[in-house]
Amino acid sequence: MTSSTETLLKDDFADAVIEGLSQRRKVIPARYFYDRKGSELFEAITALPEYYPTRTETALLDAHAPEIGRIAGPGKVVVEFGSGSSMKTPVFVEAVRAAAYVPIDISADFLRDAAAGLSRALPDLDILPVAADFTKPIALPRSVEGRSMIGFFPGSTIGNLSHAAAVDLLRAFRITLGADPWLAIGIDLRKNPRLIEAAYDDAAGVTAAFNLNLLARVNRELGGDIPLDAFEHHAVWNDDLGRIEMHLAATRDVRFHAAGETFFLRDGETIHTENSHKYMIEETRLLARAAGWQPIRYWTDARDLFSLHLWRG
Ligand code: AVI
Repeated sequence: MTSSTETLLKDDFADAVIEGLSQRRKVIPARYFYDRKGSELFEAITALPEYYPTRTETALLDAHAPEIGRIAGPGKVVVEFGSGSSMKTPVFVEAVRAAAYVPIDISADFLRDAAAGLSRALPDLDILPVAADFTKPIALPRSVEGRSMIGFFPGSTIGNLSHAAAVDLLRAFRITLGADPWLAIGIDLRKNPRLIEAAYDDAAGVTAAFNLNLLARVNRELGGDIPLDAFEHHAVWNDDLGRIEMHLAATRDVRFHAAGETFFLRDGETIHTENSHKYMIEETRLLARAAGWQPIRYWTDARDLFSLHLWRG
């Protein structure tokens, strides 16, 4: 990343923190979790016994990605939204017999790592990384223009968005993917709230560390003096809105500085840091339709924990 890009991103973080902490219901947007440390902690979360999504989705992809390839047809260009450093990418790219792979990510660092990892796993694959914000329609490299494409959006990242933002994102994907777009997307399902709460508040405290790293990041990058021991991790199921919410709750009255401002939270007040929406299958169909996609097929595991979908634009 160039230093001017870093400065821009830092300003963006400062603006988001000032805006979010100035509100009566305080928030810091979840996209700021993923600095180096946060990304490492997230990788650790995906291996936790309580965090069922990653292992369940990986098993679904192992079992059904070849079928996705058969239905959509071989020789597609796979476009991954959010670079895949995980093991899911080679499995998918191989199973659908991709002609080329286009990872898209706003972070040039993550993109470089993902491209390097995949070229080790699949040395003959044509890899064309794109550093861009994929939440808006974007132009893909000339060399894949006019070719049939399948988007890949695993991990139920869609769940971290509000319904309206999810529809906007899925519309943008459809436009980015050209004239005959397909999409393979993983979506976490609504289930017993106890299972969901455990997945977001694990016994080893990794998710708590992931959440608290956001405040540590404010201290590191925005000259903050937030006392981390004055906050604790909360994960709360919101049944009305069908989502698990993560908050950082003040355990006493606390005053601190960050990004050149002074902030105050009362004992028990929280900073809302993430929503992770869980869908019913019927709701996934409505989501697809609202964004102009046609649901083609979906697969779930035996316990109905997680779902993998194939849509056509
Ligand atoms: C990235 N995203 C899909 C994860 C989720 O499950 O919502 C982020 C996460 N937050 C806490 N644990 C995992």
